[in-house]
Amino acid sequence: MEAAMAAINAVTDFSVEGDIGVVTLNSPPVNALSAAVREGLQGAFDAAIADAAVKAIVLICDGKTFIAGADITEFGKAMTGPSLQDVQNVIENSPKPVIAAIHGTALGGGLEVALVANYRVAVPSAKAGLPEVNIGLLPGAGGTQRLPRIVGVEKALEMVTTGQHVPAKAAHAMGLFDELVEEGKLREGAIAFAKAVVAENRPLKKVRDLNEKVEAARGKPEIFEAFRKANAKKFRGFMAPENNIKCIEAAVNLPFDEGLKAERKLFMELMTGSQSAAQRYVFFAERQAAKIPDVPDDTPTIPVKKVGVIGAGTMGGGIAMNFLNAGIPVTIIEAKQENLERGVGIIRKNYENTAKKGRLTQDDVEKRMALLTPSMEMEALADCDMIIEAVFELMEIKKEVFTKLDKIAKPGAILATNTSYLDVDAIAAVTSRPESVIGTHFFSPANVMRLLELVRGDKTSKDVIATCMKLSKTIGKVPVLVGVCYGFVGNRMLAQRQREAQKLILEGAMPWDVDRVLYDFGLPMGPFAMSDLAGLDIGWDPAKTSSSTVREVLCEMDRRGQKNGKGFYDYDENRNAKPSPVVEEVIRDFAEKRQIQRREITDQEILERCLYPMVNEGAKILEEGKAIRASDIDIVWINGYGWPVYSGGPMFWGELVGLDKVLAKMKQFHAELGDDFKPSALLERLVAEGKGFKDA
Ligand code: 3H9
Repeated sequence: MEAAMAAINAVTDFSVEGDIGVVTLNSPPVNALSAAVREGLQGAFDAAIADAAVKAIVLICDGKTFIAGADITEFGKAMTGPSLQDVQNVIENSPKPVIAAIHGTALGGGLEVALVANYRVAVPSAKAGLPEVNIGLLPGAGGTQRLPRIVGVEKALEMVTTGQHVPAKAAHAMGLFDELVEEGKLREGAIAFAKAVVAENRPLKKVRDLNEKVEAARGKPEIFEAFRKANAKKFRGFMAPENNIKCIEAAVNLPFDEGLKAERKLFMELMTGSQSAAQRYVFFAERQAAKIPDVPDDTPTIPVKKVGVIGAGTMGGGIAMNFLNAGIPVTIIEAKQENLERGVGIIRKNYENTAKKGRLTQDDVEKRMALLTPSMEMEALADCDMIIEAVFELMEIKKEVFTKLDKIAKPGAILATNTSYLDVDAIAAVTSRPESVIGTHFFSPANVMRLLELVRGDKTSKDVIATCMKLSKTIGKVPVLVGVCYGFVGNRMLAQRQREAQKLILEGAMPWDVDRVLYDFGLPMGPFAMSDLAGLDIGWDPAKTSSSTVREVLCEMDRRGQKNGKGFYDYDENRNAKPSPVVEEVIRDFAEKRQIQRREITDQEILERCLYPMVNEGAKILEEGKAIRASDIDIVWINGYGWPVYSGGPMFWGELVGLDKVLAKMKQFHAELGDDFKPSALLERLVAEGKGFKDA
C-alpha cells in the first residue's frame, strides 16, 4: 500500500503514516453505522491487516463526532452489506493492535466498535455512552458484555439504564479511555500512541477476555435487586431498562459468547416491540419539530444579547432563569417594590438550593444573579432585543402592557407574550409592529419543563420565528411552533380529557378510579391528583361561588388540595393520598341532585373516554393547520404533560390502537353521549382512505 490515501468507498479512507495505518470515516452528519460505513470499515480493516508495512491501526472520524451509533433510519428495513458484528469480528481479531481515536461522542454502536479495539484514546471534550435505552433498546453489539468488563457492574448498570454521555475525564478515570490527548491534536496523538504500542510491543489485550470485574459480582444477585428497587419509579412502564439489566446479569453469570447470545435475544425482543418503535419515532419527531417548512434554516435571525421579562411572579421568574442559565442578561420588571424583591429572592433561593445539591457552585450562583437587573420602570427595557411579557392571564392587562411596550421597545425587538390560552393576534394588533409579536407558552415550572409552545400569529415575521426556534435550543427547550387557537395544542387537547374526567365521576367512577387508570397508562398523575397538587382554589372566587361543580363544592367545604391536607383525596402528614369518603358522598349527592343515574364504569371506558377525544382533537388541530404535523403534537404531549414516551404521544398511540378503532368508538360515544365526541373530518377521511396521520 502507498503512503497516499486510498478511498475504500465514498465514506471510508485508508492511509499509511510510517508504520501506522489510519482508517478514516467521513459520513456526515454523525458517522452513523450505515451499510456504507460498515462496508467501508470492513474493507479498510481488511486492507490494513493485509498491508505488511502496517504495524498498528488507528480508527478516526472526520466531522463533528466519532461514530454516534447504528444508523437508526435503517432499523426495521432489510439489512444490506456486512452486519456490525461481522465488522467487529474483523477488528477484534486483527493481529495488529487497533486504536480508536475519539472526539465528539462515541455512542451506542459507535462505542461498541471502540470496545473491540485494543485501545481507546480521546480528546478532553469527547464523551462516551450507550444511550440505546433512550430509544427503547439495549446495546446490541456486545456493549452490555464488554462495558462491565472495563468499568465494573455498578457503573455499567448506571450507564446502560440512563444512557448518560460520560465526559472524557470520567471515562479515562474508569478505564474506558486509555489516554487523553491534546484537544485538536487527536490524529497526531493517536498515531503517537499507536507508535508507542508498537515500540513497546504491548500485548494485544481484548476487552472480552477481561473477567476480573464481572467475576467480582458473580453470586451477588442482591446488587441487581437493589438497583432495580432503587430505580423502580424511574423505570415504571419501560421495558428497555429491565432488558438492559438482564444483559449485565448475563455478563456476570455467563461465559462471554453465551452472554452475547443472551444480549441478542433481549435486543430483538425490544427491537420488534412497540415501545422502541415509539421511542425511535420520538427521537426523529423532536428533530423534525425544529424544521418549519416556510422558514428555511438560513432565514436571518435577530441577535438576542439582552432579554427583558415583565412580571417577576412564578412564571416570569422561571422564564428569566432560563436565560440567566444560558449566560444571557435579563432585566426583570415588576410594578411593586415588594413583588420585585420577592421574585428576585425566589430566583436566588432556587439557585442556592441547586448549589446545596452540588449541581452549581456558589460562584455560578453569583455569576447568574449578576446577570439579572431588577427594575420597576418599563423604560429599562428599551435596550432589550427580546421582551417576554409574563403578567396575569387577562386580555385587557396584556393589551395594556403591549401598548406601552410598543412605545418603549427598540425597533426590531421581539415582543413575546407568555400565555396559555389567549389570542396572540389580538395582542399583536394593539402594537404598530405585529410582525415582531409572538407567543411563548412556557410550561410550569418554566426553568425545568422542556417544552416551549411558540405561537405564530398571523403576522409574525419569519425572522422572529427563526430566532425564537434557535433561541429555544440555546436555553435548553424543545420548541414546537403552533398556531393561534384557544389553549393552543397542549391545553386544547387537555381540556378534552379534563371534561370527560369530570363527567365520568358523576356517571359512576370515582376520582381515584380515573386517576389510577391514567397513571397505569403511564401518565405522571391523573387529573384529580393533579388538581389537588395545583390547588383546587386556583381561579375560585368565594364571592362568586355557586356550587355548580364538584370542585366548587369542595372549595366551599375548605377542601383546597394538598396544601391544606384535603381535596379530592385526604392527605396524611407525609402527603400520602387516600380516597376520601367525604368526597365520595359529595359526588354521589351532586349526581343525585342533577338526576344523573350512576352506573358501573369499566377501566376500559375511562381510558377511551379520556384519551380518544384527545386524539380526535389532535386531528382537528391538524386539519385546522394549528400544528404543522402530527408528530409535533406528540412532542408537545411528551415534553409538556409527561405522556409516556414509550407510547409515542397521543397521535402515535392513536395509530397504535388503530385509527379505525378510535373512530368507531368516537361514533358510538357521539351517538350515546352527544357532540363532545363529534369525530373530526380528518379522522374520518384518513380511516376511509386507510391512511395514517403522516399522510394528513
Ligand atoms: C445503536 O447503536 C444500536 C447498537 O447498539 C446495536 C446495533 C446492532 N442514526 O441530534 P442532532 C441524525 S442505536 C441516524 O440534531 P447534535 C439526526 O436525526 C443508536 N441518524 O445533532 C439529525 O438529522 P437531521 C445509538 C442520526 O449535534 C442529525 O443526525 N446512538 C443518528 O445535537 C444531527 O443530529 C444514539 O442513540 C443515528 N444514530 O447531537 C445516538 N444520530 O439533521 C443518537 C443522529 O436530518 N444521536 N442522527 O435532523 C444523538 O444522541 C445525537 O444525534 C448526537 C449529536 C449527540 C450524536
